[in-house]
Amino acid sequence: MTETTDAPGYPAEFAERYRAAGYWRGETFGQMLRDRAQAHPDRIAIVDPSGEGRRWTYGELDLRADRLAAGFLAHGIGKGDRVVVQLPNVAEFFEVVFALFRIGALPVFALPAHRETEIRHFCAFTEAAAYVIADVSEGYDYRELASKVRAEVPGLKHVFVAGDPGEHTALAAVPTEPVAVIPDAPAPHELAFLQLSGGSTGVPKLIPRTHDDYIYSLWGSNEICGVDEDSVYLCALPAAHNFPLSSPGTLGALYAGARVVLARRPSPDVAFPLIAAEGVTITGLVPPLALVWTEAAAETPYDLSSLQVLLVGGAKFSEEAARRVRPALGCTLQQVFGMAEGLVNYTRLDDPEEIIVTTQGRPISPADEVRVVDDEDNDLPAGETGHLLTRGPYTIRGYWRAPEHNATAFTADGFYRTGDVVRRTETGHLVVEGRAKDQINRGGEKVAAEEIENHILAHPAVHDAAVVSMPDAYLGERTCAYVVLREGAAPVKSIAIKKFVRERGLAAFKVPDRVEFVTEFPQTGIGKVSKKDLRAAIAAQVAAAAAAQR
Ligand code: AMP
Ligand code: DBH
Repeated sequence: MTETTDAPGYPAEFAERYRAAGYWRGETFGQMLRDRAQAHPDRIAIVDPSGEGRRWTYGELDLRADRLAAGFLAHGIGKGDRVVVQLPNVAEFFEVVFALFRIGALPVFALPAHRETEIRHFCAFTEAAAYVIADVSEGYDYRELASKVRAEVPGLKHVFVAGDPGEHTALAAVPTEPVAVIPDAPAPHELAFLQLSGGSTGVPKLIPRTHDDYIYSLWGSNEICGVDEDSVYLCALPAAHNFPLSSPGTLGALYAGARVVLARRPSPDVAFPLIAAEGVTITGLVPPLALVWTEAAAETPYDLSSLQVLLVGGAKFSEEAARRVRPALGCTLQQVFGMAEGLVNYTRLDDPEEIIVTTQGRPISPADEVRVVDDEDNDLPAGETGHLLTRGPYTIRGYWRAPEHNATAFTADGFYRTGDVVRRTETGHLVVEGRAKDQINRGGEKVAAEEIENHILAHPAVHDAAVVSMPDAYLGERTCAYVVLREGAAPVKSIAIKKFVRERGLAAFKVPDRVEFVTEFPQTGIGKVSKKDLRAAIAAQVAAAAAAQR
């Protein structure tokens, strides 16, 4: 095993196999951008319509990354250092991550929705050298967040701000003359960044990805999604998320030499004019947004005819909604079932419509090993529903600095236990039937039950808490927190519990949508909290309320 204490690597025999088969091409992100810039310096790479509007060519992006890389080095940031990057969909996102890729520093991809508790954890746990933010975005001042985090995490040396820096350092002041040779530039088999897991444990886990493995997922996706240098990819979801980053996403588009268009928000009023103006050919959405788009398309004055492919994933897309995509938007639906840990499945563009609307696709690679197993890890035949385990050329062998968790999240022979419950069809396509991991999928935003339970348990009046999913027509699922108050505690309102969680500095999507007070939890045969019964109870309540409304 090529193992470091930080991240379990691919065993040598697998690495050799993946290289020999041509999946790992021996490229790095830094060199990849240089190659594209040399091949076609004047092609547009990034369109950022915010502010005064920016259009960066490949040549300009390459030069900017070089200058910023040199500036980071001059600030003492170097190979292996972690840098938490929390930026909205702005051009600087790409300048920053490619500068970091070039010097071998590791971006840690935070989402704009993350707040103090999450950011503090990412900075402290990764011992980050720097934190990169925007000044103000969507009405939220990230500089204040950075000031708080800096006070609490003394090791965090730098805060770089795209825009007005306030008390921090302006990102625009960092670039210097490019250095002739980057010292100890990263090798293809080395780590490129840390991605976040939606998780099912108390704190979010970090996912170590290498240049070799991630770049394979990019060109593998490009081939399947038809992305080439004439493509125009609209990034409507938060750029740091694994789906719009890599499936095939902005990085796939840049690998292909295509054009990336950034939308500050994914709503039709922002995205549709961009599709019309830029001739967008492909984009990706989570299911609730795909529904909004199909409805809005019927009435829009904007010409959406350039759009060829709409990827939908992150959460299960209902067959009913899937059927509406082609008639409404005039493009091919491509379902994508992926995970930041690795494995990504796509329906193929030429799959029969029935497969496109009823399955979540099949793996990118012939080398992706997919097992569907019962509770005892016995393999199940096609057609039967079980746990999805996977191993392959772009799936991690372990989380970053998490040996204890890795012992259970992976099998002894290196398969990742996805926590998803699936069925494999005779054609090899996967259908997502459910989930075994203790997570709520709020329309693609993942919420780990245990993480939220821990926060609720910190409330002085709370004795116990159990967070479960409840069905929702729009998001698929929302979160419901069942709470048992301490004996003798004064009554607490559900709004107070929500406020308490919000004030602990969590992303808004993690605040429970509903809080139910009970005197005790239903139990399983061996005395554990029966979340199954809690889910059934809240589902029945939701259904009864809906029936009463009709
Ligand atoms: P994460 O590990 O946070 O990257 O989230 C990945 C998880 O999202 C998967 O393991 C699934 O549970 C869920 N997911 C992603 N895409 C789909 C999809 N198309 N259908 C159902 N679930 C999905
Ligand atoms: O939900 C995900 O994490 C996801 C969905 C679609 C993903 O990571 C991906 C495609 O790459």
